[in-house]
Amino acid sequence: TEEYSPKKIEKKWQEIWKEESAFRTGIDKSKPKFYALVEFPYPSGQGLHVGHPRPYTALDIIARKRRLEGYNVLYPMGWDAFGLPTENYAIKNKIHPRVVTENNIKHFKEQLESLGYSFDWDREINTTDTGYYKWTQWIFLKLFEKGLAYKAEMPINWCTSCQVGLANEEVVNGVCERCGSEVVHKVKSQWMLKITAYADRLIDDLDLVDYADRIKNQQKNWIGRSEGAEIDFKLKSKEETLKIFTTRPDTLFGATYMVISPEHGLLDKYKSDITNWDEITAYREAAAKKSDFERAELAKDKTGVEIQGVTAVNPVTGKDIPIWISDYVLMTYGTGAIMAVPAHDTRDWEFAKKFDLPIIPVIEGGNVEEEAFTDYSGKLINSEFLNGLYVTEAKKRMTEWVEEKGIGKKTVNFKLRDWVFSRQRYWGEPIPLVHCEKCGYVPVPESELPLLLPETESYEPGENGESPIARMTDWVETTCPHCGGPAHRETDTMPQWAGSSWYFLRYIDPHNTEAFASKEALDYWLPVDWYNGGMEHTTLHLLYSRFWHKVLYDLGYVSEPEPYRKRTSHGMILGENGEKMSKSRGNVINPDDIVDEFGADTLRTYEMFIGAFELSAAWSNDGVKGCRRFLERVWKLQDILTEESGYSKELEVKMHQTIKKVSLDFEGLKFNTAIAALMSLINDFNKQGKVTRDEYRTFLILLNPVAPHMTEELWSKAGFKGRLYEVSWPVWEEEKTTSNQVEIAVQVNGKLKATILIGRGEEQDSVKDKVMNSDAVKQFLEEKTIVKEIYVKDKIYNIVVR
Ligand code: ANZ
Ligand code: ZN
Repeated sequence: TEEYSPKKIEKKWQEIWKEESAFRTGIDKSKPKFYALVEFPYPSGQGLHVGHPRPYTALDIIARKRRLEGYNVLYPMGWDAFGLPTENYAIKNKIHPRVVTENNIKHFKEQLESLGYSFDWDREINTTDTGYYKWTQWIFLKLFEKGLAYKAEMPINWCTSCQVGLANEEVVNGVCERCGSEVVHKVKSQWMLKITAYADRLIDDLDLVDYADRIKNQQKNWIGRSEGAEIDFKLKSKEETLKIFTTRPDTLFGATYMVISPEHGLLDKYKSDITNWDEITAYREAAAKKSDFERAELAKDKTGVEIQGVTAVNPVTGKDIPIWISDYVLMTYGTGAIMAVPAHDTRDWEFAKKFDLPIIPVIEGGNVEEEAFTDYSGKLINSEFLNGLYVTEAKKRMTEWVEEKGIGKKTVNFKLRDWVFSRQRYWGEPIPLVHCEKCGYVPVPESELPLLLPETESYEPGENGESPIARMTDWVETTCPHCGGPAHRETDTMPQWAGSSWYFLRYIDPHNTEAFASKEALDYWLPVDWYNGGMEHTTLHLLYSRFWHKVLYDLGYVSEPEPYRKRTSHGMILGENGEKMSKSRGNVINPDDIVDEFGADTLRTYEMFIGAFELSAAWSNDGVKGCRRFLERVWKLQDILTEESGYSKELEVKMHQTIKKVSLDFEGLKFNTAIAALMSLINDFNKQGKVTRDEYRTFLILLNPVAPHMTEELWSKAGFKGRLYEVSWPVWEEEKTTSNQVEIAVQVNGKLKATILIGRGEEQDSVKDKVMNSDAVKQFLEEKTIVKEIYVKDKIYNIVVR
């Protein structure tokens, strides 16, 4: 046979598949459906990274397998194309972002096509298409109408380099997630989305879905639901109270001082009572320069100033306690004020030690002179009516007590903040609102959507972070849709996360001009059956899109409360040195080079064989070569292909075992062990020196999702009927997956005397014949009387003799 040459066959099959619309989404409604989704790429200038094919191949395998199992499969692809990287590139190179985007998409698409994915390209979407962002704007207006979009003056995270406001989620370790520059606070008027209104449901509905545990946990921690109480502390000789939030009302007897955030309103209110105002002001100014991240750091040295002239009273002990300001208390959480219980809270303990404040233990156990005792399992002490109770009981009791006294109530707090939604940049969806002096913010009428992004050649950010669109007065000045008076268009655009918050809905009905998708199509295809994406999107995109979906659910546009039935995450592909691939490290692998030298099937096989799918793995060129050799061995099976049908007797068990293993391993994301099983099967074919037509057929189908081009070629060369992409997935017979011969032990008077081979499940009479006729056993029975025989099926034959 001729040599294996991917160059000759891969392009050829890609064209045939295209011509035959091989992967067009099935619409025969009598069939079950399967919606497989991977995160659509941001078409950056760098082109496809070797990290992309890992998740894409994984779900391509599942999608191809599902088609052969008889499902209508939706496996779409598109482009998440608005956003900063393109805009920054456009500014630097003086090429319009639209042109940059077009070029990048063209390149990305060619690269994806060269990998033979079974995407339904008829459903390709692009978030920057007007026909797409019309609906992004439409959904925004639904949020606005529902009171879920509001404008607020607020200190936002401001990236000093990108010159743009960032959501909390986009600030990682105090720096901009994108560029790594310092993030400072800046007060700006911003559009906000009220994701916090969905905080409870975003946690509770995780019970409805099948997400990997690490994904669920990360979402729960991010939303950060804390149950506790708000308690009012009276200010001494004042009418007012100071409200705190605590998760440990049980420790109230141990509250020896209070701390308020430097930004807390109490300070300005009692300015005239405070005798150390200068000291307080200096501290506040220093705190304003720090990020929340720095301030909340556990390890950092505690600082603070005691407020002179205003004190509080502990409501249960009646004792006066001082109030301090310190930057470890954040204004953005709870009430911005705490009761400090140094005996049982680490930060309070460190603070108390530093400033020599009293430490009163209220939970038995620890040695609070040495460290804070944070174990919750003990009983209460030094706490009058709580003494002897366990913590959970004491929490309840104290919450009731404050409620009875009318000085507090049970509350729930969340770490989740509302989503800062506006960006003062050009390359994004215009926010479709008009501001009128008389009417306030008024939505652009639905009939005028899409509100097009105005054309301009100067899209550099404006003065002190104004949107570049603000300079385009012709576009900005308009009339109020409500009263017809003069009005201004909103000039902020949406963040890159907007388009991806609902894209999975558009794939369902991508060309619809009347609705974002028809209800009928949505009802058939939702929810997404399997969504795979990066762990880095767990608290951003995944949470945002669940939120938008829930809003659409509440409005009756979709019938499922959750968008994704199942979510998994792949690990990263690192450089050969085990470090992240980057230009500066010089360890970047270009997928085009691998396809060029070894073929797409090798790249696909390699990325699935590289290691456990959910863990990161280091690239290895030897590994790539190994996979290419494996495919060459597959190619050579043609040389030993016989005309025989059926499975050969010796391999029947192995064939059924392999079908089972490959089928289950694919489903469990264990692609590496599935491929290993196919490698082992090749050894068996070679050992027996032949492969029957049915063995070959099964083998090609099992390998097809991983290496679709070569298997389709071999299929047609072998003269099998039709196309491989149209056949049925093989099924295994469970009874045939275990060998039908078993070895049983023969014991005489409790001692092992022999082992003999019998058929699995063989009748006792016939087993007895075999045992009695075995020479190894016979010698022990000579001149003896058999008094008893016990047979444990397929395991032991016991004989008792005298
Ligand atoms: C008294 C207490 C005693 C507390 C104790 C803890 C342990 P989570 O679980 O994260 O919700 N806290 C409340 N508001 C705060 C703020 N704005 N900045 C910093 N810390 C704040 O944490 C809730 C606990 O964090 C609250 O319960 C409060 O300290 C503190 F043995 O109150 B605790
Ligand atoms: Zn008006």
